[in-house]
Amino acid sequence: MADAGMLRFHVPEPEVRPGGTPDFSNVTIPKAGSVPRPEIDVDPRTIRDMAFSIIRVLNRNGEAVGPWAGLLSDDELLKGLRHMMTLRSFDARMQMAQRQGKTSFYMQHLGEEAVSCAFRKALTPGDMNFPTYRQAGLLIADGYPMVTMMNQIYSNEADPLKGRQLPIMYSSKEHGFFSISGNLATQYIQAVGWAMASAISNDSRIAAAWIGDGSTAESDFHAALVFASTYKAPVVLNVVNNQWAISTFQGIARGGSGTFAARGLGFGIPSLRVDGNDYLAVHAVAKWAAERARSNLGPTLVEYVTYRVGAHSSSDDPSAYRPKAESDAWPLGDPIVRLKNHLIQRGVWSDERHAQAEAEILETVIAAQKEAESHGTLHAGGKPSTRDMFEGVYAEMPPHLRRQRQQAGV
Ligand SMILES: Cc1ncc(C[n+]2csc(CCOP(=O)(O)OP(=O)(O)O)c2C)c(N)n1
Ligand SMILES: [Mg+2]
Repeated sequence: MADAGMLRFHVPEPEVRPGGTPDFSNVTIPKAGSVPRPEIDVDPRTIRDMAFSIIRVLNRNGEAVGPWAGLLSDDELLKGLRHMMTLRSFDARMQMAQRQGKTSFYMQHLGEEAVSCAFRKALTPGDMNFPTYRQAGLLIADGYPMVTMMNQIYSNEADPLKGRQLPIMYSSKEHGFFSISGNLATQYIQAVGWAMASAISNDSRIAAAWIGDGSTAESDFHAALVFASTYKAPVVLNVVNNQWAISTFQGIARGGSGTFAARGLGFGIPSLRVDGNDYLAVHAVAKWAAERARSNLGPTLVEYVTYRVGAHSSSDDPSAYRPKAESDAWPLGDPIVRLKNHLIQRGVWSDERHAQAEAEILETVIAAQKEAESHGTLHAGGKPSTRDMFEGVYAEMPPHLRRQRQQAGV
């Protein structure tokens, strides 16, 4: 045998490092409209190839084509565009607020706006998301007040979570947004458990689990798939593949030659890949998966193929580990530009209206920011009271906490 010497293991390497020329020639992109749309009760064994393709609706000319097109009205698409633009504007202001010392931490969605904004529109009130930190679009698209989000980011006196969560780790039961867990992948098993509980109590609400490419390497992800597939839990299993996990490229968590969607195949779960920068495709696939869950057909695994254009967080500098212009080379484009072009192509939007909407949105975001800042920021103005620290965890406060509260004099 050729290589019977010393053993070695394999460490996957990204194609290009800083200083190199970005290269996505290894990402195979099917034509928009070319992937079929099966019935929701399809036998999963007959659609295994969908875990290796990419469902796309918007083509290069901005037209919506193929069997996944046609679900949304002009009005719904215009709203969707506004949600994504709002999220982008919100992100830019909050990123700046972090640099100004008004909050300790921020995480942007740059390039990934379509995923959470379009997904939200496929759900029904009462459904529950178990998000990670990069799905604030679920809240924006559901009309959650921006001021409340900013209050949480500033940990000020109006923060509904009273300074007890890391900035951006929102929580809103009313808006179907379960408290974010900083411990990655835990939300996947929670979502499956919640979905099973919903079925046990003969409810009609479904759950949506969210995870990033990197975090699928956690055992919680795999444990969740066991329960979801065995018990046919009414859950949509979302994997946002934005190519990076901080400084680690997606090939580390994925390994081998498969895809993240293909992780579902061994469990017999219908597993789809979708163009995450295509608002229409994301919405159509999410709707398909949600309908399956609601019809007692069990889980669907959806991999959103996208790209993290910004830094991982306000504590990260991506130029240390990837070429600066890599995001420009990403072949699936920008989700806002693509929906904008589609709406222009349909004759219901224009560059002028877009610029005007951008200005209006910025004004709304600035007004919300002013209002939030009147309640305080990280180092100035109103703060949650020290007493709040002791509330809201136990129905009945245990003696040791009562003692500590007395010692704190609150
Ligand atoms: C269990 C656990 N391990 C490690 C971390 C530290 N950490 C925070 S974000 C992150 C990267 C996650 O990447 P990915 O899942 O791809 O999500 P993305 O940030 O790209 O949206 C890591 C390693 C953590 N929060 N929890
Ligand atoms: Mg990632």
